[in-house]
Amino acid sequence: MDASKLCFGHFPKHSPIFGKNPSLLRAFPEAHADFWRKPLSASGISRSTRRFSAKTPLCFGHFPKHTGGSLIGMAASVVASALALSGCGRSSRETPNVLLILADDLGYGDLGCYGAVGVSTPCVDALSSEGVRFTNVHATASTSTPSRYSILTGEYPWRKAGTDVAAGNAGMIISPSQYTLADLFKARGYATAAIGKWHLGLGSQTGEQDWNSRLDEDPSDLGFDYHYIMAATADRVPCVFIENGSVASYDPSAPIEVSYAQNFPGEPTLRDDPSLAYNLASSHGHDQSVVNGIGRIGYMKGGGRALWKDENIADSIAVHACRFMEQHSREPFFMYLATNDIHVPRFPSERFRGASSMGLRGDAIAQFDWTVGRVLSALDSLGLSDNTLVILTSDNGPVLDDGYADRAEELVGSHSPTGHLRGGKYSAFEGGTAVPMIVRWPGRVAAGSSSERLISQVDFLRSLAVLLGFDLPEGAGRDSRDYRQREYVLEQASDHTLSLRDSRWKYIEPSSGPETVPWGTGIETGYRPEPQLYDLSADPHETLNVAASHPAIADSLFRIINNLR
Ligand SMILES: [Ca+2]
Repeated sequence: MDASKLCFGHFPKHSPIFGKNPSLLRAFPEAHADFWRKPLSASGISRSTRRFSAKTPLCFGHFPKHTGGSLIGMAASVVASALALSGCGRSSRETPNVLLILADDLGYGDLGCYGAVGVSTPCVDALSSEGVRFTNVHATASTSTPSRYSILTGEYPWRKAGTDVAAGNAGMIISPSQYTLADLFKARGYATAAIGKWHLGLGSQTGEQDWNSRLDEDPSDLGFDYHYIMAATADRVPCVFIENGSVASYDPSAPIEVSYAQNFPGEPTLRDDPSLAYNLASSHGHDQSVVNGIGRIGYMKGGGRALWKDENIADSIAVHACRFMEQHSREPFFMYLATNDIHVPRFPSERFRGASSMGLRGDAIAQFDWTVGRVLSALDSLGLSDNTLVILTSDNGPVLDDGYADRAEELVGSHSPTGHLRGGKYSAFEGGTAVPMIVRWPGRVAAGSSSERLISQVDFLRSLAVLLGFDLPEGAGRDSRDYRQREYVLEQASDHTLSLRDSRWKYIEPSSGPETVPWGTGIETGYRPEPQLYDLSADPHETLNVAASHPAIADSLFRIINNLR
């Protein structure tokens, strides 16, 4: 299959690669709040008053919590009309749209513009040619839940209990009282959406969700006007999308029950009958409930027509993302678009089978690339590309065998998912948290450029506030900094081992954990009982521990970790 057609074949008139020649006003690292007009107003008010405050201008377009998708669409139309009349509606130089595309488990070396050889990513590469390609960006953690917690709250995950990889029946991990990235935009009048993988818990109580009615806590309590999300992650039950707090396409003939403690009487499991995995077999774990011929973690019953088909997930996410942009094209919007790709189970649409030389994992990357192209094409067709800040990144490093027999290891060939880095998902080594990041902002950042600036995703909240001239309330995003002021980044491995690195040195604190991830991925954890110090300027692969010969440096970095723990 010609991978380029996956991107441009469907949308030739609106290709992100054609018709754009952004002027080079200044590079992203030099962009500054002075670029923007003075913030409209302070937003240091409580959530309850913030949401429905009489002080909130009408043009801010808030939607009540319990509206459905169609009502939101209607509300959006009404608001859009009102905004057009008031002249404060459409995104503007002061209020550009912001599209944050977050891939799942996409490694530093998994994109063409970062050196991928096993798969082509023409859409992402085109985005890179129109923006800045960052080469030193770090997730706060090497797994999804804590990494995403930091992105949305601007707070390190170890400050909050329950931020480890969440079960599908975890209660919502971010408290409604916490300030989020969505709140930042909502307070400024943006329409806000979370679409795709969530994996940050739902409902007020773990294990107490009633999946057959409206959940009592969901992303609408975190500043998102609209959400269409996977309840957790594709390898965990419940295997349904949640739209505005309720199961999408809910099937009343098949009530949903979920447990992570025990199976439901009479329900089959993959452990008992491996032949049920007619779509994709498991390599380790993932042997409890079976949905769509694929074993999962956790037990569920029911779902009926609401159950997703893995091969359609990317399309569902792309369609809802494009629909949201269309419905809100006449007002500024912030969309948190978190793809399911390339997390396991990797089971892309037939359209992408064979698109790479790496089997299902590579094909899932091709599907991710298509999603990017689809969304950017929609942005183009709406005439919004010139006034939209696009950020594309990943939540943590890559893994090959993550529990399914998708032959990712056998077929990887000369492709290196982590690029030149050691370790991978779960790891304290750089491959765990170093991720790609591309920023496109026509006329504001240098097209086709790259930057080695050290960046942490925990800084998205404050940096976006500063760049856009938006205020943050007192106490919001306690660990989030203006990215230009960051001198070091902190990284959390899956056993909570902390590492700290600056532009040259990387310190990994002592850990009693195993040297490789114990459940079959083969990934080196980077855990050692002694302190580790690496000179990344000379040794980016973290092969020579120089802690003994540079004790003062090791000690100073260790002290910073302890101060921030
Ligand atoms: Ca992830």
